[in-house]
Amino acid sequence: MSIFEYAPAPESRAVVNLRPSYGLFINGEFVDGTGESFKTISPATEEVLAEISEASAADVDLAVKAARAAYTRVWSRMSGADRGKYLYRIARILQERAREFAVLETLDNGKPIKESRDVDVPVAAAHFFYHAGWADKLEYAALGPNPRPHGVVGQVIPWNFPMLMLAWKIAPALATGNTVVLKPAETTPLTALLFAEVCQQAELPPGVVNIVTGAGTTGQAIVDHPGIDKIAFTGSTGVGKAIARAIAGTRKKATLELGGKAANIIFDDAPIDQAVEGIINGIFFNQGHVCCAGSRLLVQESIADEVEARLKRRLQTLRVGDPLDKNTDVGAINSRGQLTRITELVAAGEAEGAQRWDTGCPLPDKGFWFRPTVFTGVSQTHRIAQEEIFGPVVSMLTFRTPQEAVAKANNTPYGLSAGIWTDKGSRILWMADQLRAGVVWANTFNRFDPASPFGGYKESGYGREGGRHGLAAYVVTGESA
Ligand code: TAP
Repeated sequence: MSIFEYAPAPESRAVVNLRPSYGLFINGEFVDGTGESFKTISPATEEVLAEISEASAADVDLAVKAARAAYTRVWSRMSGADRGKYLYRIARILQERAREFAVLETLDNGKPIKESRDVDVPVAAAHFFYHAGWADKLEYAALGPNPRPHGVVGQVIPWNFPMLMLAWKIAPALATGNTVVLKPAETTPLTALLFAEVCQQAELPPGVVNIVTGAGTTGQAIVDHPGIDKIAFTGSTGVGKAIARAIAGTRKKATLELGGKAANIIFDDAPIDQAVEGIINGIFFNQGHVCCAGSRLLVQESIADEVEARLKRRLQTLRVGDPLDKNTDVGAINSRGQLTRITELVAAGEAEGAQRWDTGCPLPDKGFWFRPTVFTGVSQTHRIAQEEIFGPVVSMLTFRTPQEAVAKANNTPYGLSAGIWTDKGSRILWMADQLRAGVVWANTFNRFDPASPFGGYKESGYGREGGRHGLAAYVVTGESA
């Protein structure tokens, strides 16, 4: 029970100019798709926000042709310095229109405005700034001799960070001289379509960026199109595997950023209050719809009771509700489908014998919601310790020694990220070396920087995004054929 109530502090929607319907963005213009149109809704209220065109395989073909023409005639001939100017221009427009992007993202995705305002949109702009700086320095990025673009890149992204994932994909592709056809997720197309307007505003040459909306079949049409040179995909491991199978034996290259089941490891010498904040940021940030979320909490046995008590106490102060309210900590679950998946896995956790606890906070009547939930008494074989829940649910396990922590942390098909909380620098280094995870955070969690490569081991995918390593995925090197 909260000690006092907050007055509502809603961010105004007036800054967003929603159109009743949106077409596809092909060759610098909005055109109608030839597939069935679909609606995008606000997951917090179930209000219909707009009607969205679905791109059929024929529309994808037009987009790929536009991207190829732009690549051949303009973009591959332009100097890196000039490409960089466009990227800087886009980055500055994103900053100027940051509030509009943040409100639109929150409306379409359900995430709290304070996160879209303070994380998604500024980090997206930072990716364009960062890659603008590389555009004329690729020769010096130690990528190998004679780095050159692949050509046309097909990019398919998920719904959890729609704008940020778009930036992770488009900024390095453009900086390295590729042109793109990008598909946002079916439930979150609006910021990608606003980004299309930014491309027009920046006077980006038509065809360099093409945005095609639709569901999985549109994504598949991109993957299967013979005119695509490289696929960059972020999403589930299941779809990632299907893409790898689909392009096997073709000349297409791919980077796959897939799921995760990260361990957030708390040692008995960690500052417990900070660690509790880190646990909360690790799993309740963005409703837990985070591929690198710290969804498996590993706590040293001697402090397990204390961590559990402090975590539960702190969770009761989280504010769940209207994502547009500036005081909201946990927003809406992105879709009914995702809510069903979370509910099923939580039921499986209880059925398998783990103890479920939630904050008991009130939830809005409309929309898709799930209370912050903690499972204790979790064993490694439980589904909630193995499968990605992708929701505001943490599974707590214990360990006694650092070796046991490593063994348990690595006992997953995934390997995207991990967190370590301890006072000892030497232990951090030893642990980081043992953990099979692409990113290891020490005494922090969920920090992202465009200069830092991000990506996974094992079923979390292959390839890196961000930093110099991320550039490498967008170039071929060596003598030209
Ligand atoms: P998916 O169902 O895999 O969807 C990802 C994207 O692929 C969406 O745009 C989706 O379209 C599209 N898609 C679906 N089927 C396809 C197919 N057969 N061929 C080509 N594209 C297809 O994942 P999701 O549910 O949106 O996102 C959640 C998952 O993404 C989680 O597992 C999470 O861990 C992972 N994720 C990973 C990362 C990184 S960086 N590793 C980041 C974010 C999310 P529709 O949505 O329109 O159907």
